[in-house]
Amino acid sequence: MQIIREFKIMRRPNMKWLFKTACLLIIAGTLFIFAMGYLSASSYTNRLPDQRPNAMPYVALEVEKREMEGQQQQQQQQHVKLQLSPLNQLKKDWHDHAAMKADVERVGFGEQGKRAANNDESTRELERKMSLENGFNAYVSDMISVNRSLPDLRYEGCRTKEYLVKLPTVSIVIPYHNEHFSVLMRSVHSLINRSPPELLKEIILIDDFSDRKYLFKQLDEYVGENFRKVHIFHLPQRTGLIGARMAGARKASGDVLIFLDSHVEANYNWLPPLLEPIALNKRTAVCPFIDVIDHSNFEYRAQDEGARGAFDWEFYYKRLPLLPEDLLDRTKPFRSPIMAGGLFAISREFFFELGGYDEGLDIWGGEQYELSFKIWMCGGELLDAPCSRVGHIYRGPRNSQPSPRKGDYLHRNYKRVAEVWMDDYKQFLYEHGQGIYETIDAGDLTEQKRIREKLHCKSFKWFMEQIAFDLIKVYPPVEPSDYAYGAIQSIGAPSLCVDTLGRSRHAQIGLYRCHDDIRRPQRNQNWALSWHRDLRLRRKKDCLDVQERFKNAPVWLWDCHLQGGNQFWSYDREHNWLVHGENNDNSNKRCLEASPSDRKLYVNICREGNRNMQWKFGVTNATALNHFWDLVPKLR
Ligand SMILES: [Mn+2]
Repeated sequence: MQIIREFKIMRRPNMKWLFKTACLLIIAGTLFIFAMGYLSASSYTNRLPDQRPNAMPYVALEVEKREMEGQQQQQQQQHVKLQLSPLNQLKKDWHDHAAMKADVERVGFGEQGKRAANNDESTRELERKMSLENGFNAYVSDMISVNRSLPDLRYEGCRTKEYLVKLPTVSIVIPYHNEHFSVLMRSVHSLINRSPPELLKEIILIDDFSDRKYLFKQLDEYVGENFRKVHIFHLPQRTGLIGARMAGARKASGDVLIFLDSHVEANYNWLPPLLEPIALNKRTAVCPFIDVIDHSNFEYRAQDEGARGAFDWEFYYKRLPLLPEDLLDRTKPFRSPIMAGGLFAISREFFFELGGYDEGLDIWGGEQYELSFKIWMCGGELLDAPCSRVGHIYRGPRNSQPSPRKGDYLHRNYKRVAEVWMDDYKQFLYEHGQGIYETIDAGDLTEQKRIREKLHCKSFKWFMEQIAFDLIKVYPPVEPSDYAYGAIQSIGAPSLCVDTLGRSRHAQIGLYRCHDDIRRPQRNQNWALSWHRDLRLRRKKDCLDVQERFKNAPVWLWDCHLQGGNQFWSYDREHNWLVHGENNDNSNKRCLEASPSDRKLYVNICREGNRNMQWKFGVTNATALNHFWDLVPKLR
């Protein structure tokens, strides 16, 4: 009895303590869940209420008033935050492990994405002819299985990554014009083989007025016998990429549209990484990583480690480096200002909310800029998903194709995009057109401007400052002048100048007898200390590159990478030094040094009074050099 009594006495305060602690834990836990929910939702939430009755199961979390950034700071707008209900946040492994295992065991011509070479000399002529007709080796394609296996090139983390159990359904839209049969069918087979059937609603093939015979009855029959979900539509006239995609989009009924080229191969588990960001925020477009299918032998390989999309002021598609935060988790989708254009996923509802493509854009060209600008400026976001990989045949040499239109549809397209979306920045594009835009009539833009107004889209300045914030540094609208240019003459040995020695890229350079006119030397001695703060062949993209830190480090000619570092050079006018690297620490400065006896060039620790470290440019721009260091920290 005594023991029990004591036990009871001891127990009472414990119960109280437990109760209090439990309450505190519950309160803390609830607060934590709310806080985390808010934080994790903020980048992926919708910005406008969902009006579709059968929309994805989002729940409204809160209504918040938030100041809009950039030019519209004065306006305030209501934003309803929507996110998936907790029940729909369950994740799973979407891999088809059985199919992947079966693929690993496949052997044969071109299997595992290996290079496929035709070794039969007797068919060489046919092979060449078919290559030139298509821009890829169609003869070899016909020898490779349409169901071939591919190498899994994804980052390690992608192989175990799980995605939402509940993902939207997909309609794939593929326009084609005179596509080679086995290449088109390999695209379709890879999509069917590597897409979860419950997600893939249909594949819509839009024939843009092809005239190759096998693309009619033979194709229809093959598709009828092999696929249930593939539908072909033959357009009655040549419509171009943009019109054909729109025709396909109008026929689609899936939640998400995926636009693809007709010469692709989908890689393992390509679909869930594209769909999850859209499930989380339907105002999202997602691009896969695009791998390379070699046009000459169908080898499947990675392109690079990924980059953010951009453009220059002639509207060439360009790329910007990934940001430090993009490198933290290589499996996570990252924000990209501009899509490459050929392959991407977008929610059908968002696509049509944006008015789809401007159908005043003819054939092809400029459409990826139009859609990317719209996506960002009108409340959406554009991502690249590294775990989704799709191979694409980049065409090689090809017989010239008849133009589908008379006249310059490309610059007309560009002008339409610029007039509607680029505000004052359009002038930069026009200035690079050397008068071409002045003669072009962009046509009626009323509808496009109405869409921009209706959706309260942000300004192009906002896009350039918030999304493509590093574009203008890498692709400035007006190329700033060089700091110095002409020959680089040794002061220690004035008959010698820095010279390519007739070599091209990826070779060491040295010294050679100076040309008569060091202000205007021939190409192999015509250098520039460019505004990128690299030393390059003037108006070229070959830079002086130093790859070692030891004594007598050699100097190479290498592709300019615009990232400073081992290609950063400055001109010290006081000592006449060409200083390598951004390190401005006086004791460790490294300088370009001539070695006149063997006509070589080295980089060594700078030493005052060493005449072989002193250099003179043909022309120096004193004003520019006075400001050389002003912007340097801002470049990073
Ligand atoms: Mn293509």
